[in-house]
Amino acid sequence: MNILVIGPGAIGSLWAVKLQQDGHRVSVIARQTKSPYQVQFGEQPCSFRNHQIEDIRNADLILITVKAWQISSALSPLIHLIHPDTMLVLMHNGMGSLTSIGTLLQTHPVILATTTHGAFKPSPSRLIHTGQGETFIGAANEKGCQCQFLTDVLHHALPEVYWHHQIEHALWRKLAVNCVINPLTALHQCANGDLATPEFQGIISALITEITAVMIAENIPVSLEELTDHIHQVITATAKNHSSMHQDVFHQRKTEIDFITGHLIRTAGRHGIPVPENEALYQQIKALEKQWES
Ligand code: KPL
Repeated sequence: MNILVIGPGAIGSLWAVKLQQDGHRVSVIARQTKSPYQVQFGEQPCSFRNHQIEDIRNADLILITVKAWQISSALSPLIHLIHPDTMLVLMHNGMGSLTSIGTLLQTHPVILATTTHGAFKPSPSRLIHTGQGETFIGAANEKGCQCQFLTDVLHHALPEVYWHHQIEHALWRKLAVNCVINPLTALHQCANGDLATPEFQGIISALITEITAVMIAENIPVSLEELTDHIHQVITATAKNHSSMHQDVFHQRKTEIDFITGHLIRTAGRHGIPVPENEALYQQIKALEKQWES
């Protein structure tokens, strides 16, 4: 297949490398317009065509791995070049980004994805696959429902990949994990595993209680006990990781808080559910972002 990866950060580069190694023609749209885009993966130097108009026009599949808040600005200049049959896969932390791709939702097959693979770029040209994970994909619109075959394509390149008939359920589970781990590790500048220490247990259980109430109101099948276990498992499995928000705060970059805790708060508001603990973390992260802006 002709595959274009927009935003080859750590996860985007991992998919680009794995899909290329699997025999697909993979090109990228990287932040640097300098062609080609090169990344070292273990012993393997990998090179991709970058910013080529014909790669946008000919793409069968576009994997969009920019951050949720960058989607609109990344796609707007390219929209007129993308063929209506080209499949668009959105893979990022957080929820609520679909509103920013409005018209594409009506014309293209759109698929949402969430992954637990760990990837890290210690420098702009080096990529490390830090943890095996699994990926769920599912349709975001009518045309997307016809793209179930993509599961096999992606699974062959980077297993495990599953098709989810209600992708919202998988996205909410990931959102719950991110609502707990990301702001706490960002504010305390600690590794994910540090959240297993006793001092964090009170705030973690208060956050999960609020998140569970919102998920239940959204008809997501979940229980407080099961979600608590799940989040603690992720803390253990990613103990050495520095979460993406920890890294964003460390580098004084805009975070994904509006699409993570922000999405939870907006949904809670619609249901009239109070979420004061999540609200407090949201405000603290926003206060940090304001400091850098000014
Ligand atoms: O998704 C993550 C992130 O860092 O954004 C987790 C699962 C918390 C792993 O670090």
